[in-house]
Amino acid sequence: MHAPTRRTFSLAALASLSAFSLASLPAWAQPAVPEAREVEIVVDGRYTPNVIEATEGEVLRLRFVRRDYSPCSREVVFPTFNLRRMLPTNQPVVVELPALTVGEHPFQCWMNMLRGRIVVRPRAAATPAVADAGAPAARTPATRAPATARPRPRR
Ligand SMILES: [Cu+2]
Repeated sequence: MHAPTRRTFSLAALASLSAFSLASLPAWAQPAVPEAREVEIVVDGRYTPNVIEATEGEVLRLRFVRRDYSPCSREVVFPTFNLRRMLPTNQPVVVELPALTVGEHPFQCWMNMLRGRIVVRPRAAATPAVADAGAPAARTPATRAPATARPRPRR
């Protein structure tokens, strides 16, 4: 006599029943895709603004609008990104920068006379980890020194 065929549910089939696509996840659960922030910089004998504050990992699109005709401002240089762009007068040029690292990223005219900079702060979420990096690990109560100091009686 044949042994009865065992019917087993396939785990894969079960999984496919309850499977849901990544696209159905709420926005907060989606993988973080850096969204570019556009900042307009007017070039007219100087860069306005000449200091741009940003957050670590942020992607900036700098929209240079050159108003002057001075040869000085015809090209902008980003030394830390090894990047330079010609800026025709009255013809906006968008420079998209790679995700920013903490620190200062200068930009300047090709002669290094006009100057500006991007100041990048660390992300807020990363701050506690950095602050705790030097602190001693006191996770488990067992590793703590016993409390020997007793409250003093008041006189
Ligand atoms: Cu210059």
